[in-house]
Amino acid sequence: MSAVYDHCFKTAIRLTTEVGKLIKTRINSAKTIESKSSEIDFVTETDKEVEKILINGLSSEFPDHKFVGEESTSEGKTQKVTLTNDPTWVIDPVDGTLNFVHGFPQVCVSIALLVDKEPEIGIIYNPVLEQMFTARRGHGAFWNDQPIKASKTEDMSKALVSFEFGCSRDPEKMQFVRENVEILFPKVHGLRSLGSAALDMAMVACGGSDAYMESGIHAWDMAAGDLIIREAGGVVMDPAGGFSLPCFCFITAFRKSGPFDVLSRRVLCAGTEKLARQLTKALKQYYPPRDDEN
Ligand code: LIP
Repeated sequence: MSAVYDHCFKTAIRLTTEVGKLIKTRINSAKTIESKSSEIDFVTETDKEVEKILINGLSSEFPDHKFVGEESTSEGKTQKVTLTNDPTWVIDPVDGTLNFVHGFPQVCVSIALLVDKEPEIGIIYNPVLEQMFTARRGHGAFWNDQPIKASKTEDMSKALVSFEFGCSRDPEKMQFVRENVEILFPKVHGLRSLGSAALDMAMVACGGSDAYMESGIHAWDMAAGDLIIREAGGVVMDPAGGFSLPCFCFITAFRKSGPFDVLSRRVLCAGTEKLARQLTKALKQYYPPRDDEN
């Protein structure tokens, strides 16, 4: 199986690098912008083009593989995601689209290969800052080919935490964001918001931040980051609790009973379980409709 995943990994890296050039060239140009779920949930022609290049490139190498792509999902009549046990590429062509629209350089391509609903490959690539984060299950996590480790911080009072405001204008969601900022702000070293869930997760994986949480994102925002963080020794869990251990061979058994669920639209990740547990106790919860619901 390893040779098959080698081929998958190399192909995904080649395509990610190729579309990265397009994103980098266009970040400071005028864009054609459309809105999706809210007036600030944007999609540009580049998001759509990048997703097409990735899906065409991967499906020509792996004709039996399935795809869950941000833009193909939102272009369909329903936003419902169907995830089977088949090898499935979960793709966010431009994570941080609002940043991309403004020319703020925190943008990335996020790609994960899930097999039996478990991540085998995770790639997060910021082409503007030339940051390539990668992981393969059981092989560790890397930033531009250098091994990375999540932080060892165990206490909220010493943690740099990233937290997103999101692009929903739903009053309940906005209230949840306000309350959590009020809770966290006086208790942590600092709060950060990169505007890209995948890059927030990459920062937890490399120890640049100690934790990140968000509710209201989608499978394509967090599938790659989930693996990269766990391979870097961090924990990924549902914001209300439950966790997935770093990748040992028996991980599948834990993940099946573990509450982190890539379709739940909710994630909390941290360098250590102790910090993650503290955060789950402190934070308010928000439960958006799942990705596999209408
Ligand atoms: C974005 C996420 C970000 C979240 C936004 C949005 P997009 O993804 O990465 O963390 O706060 O609501 O979902 O739309 O740029 O791919």
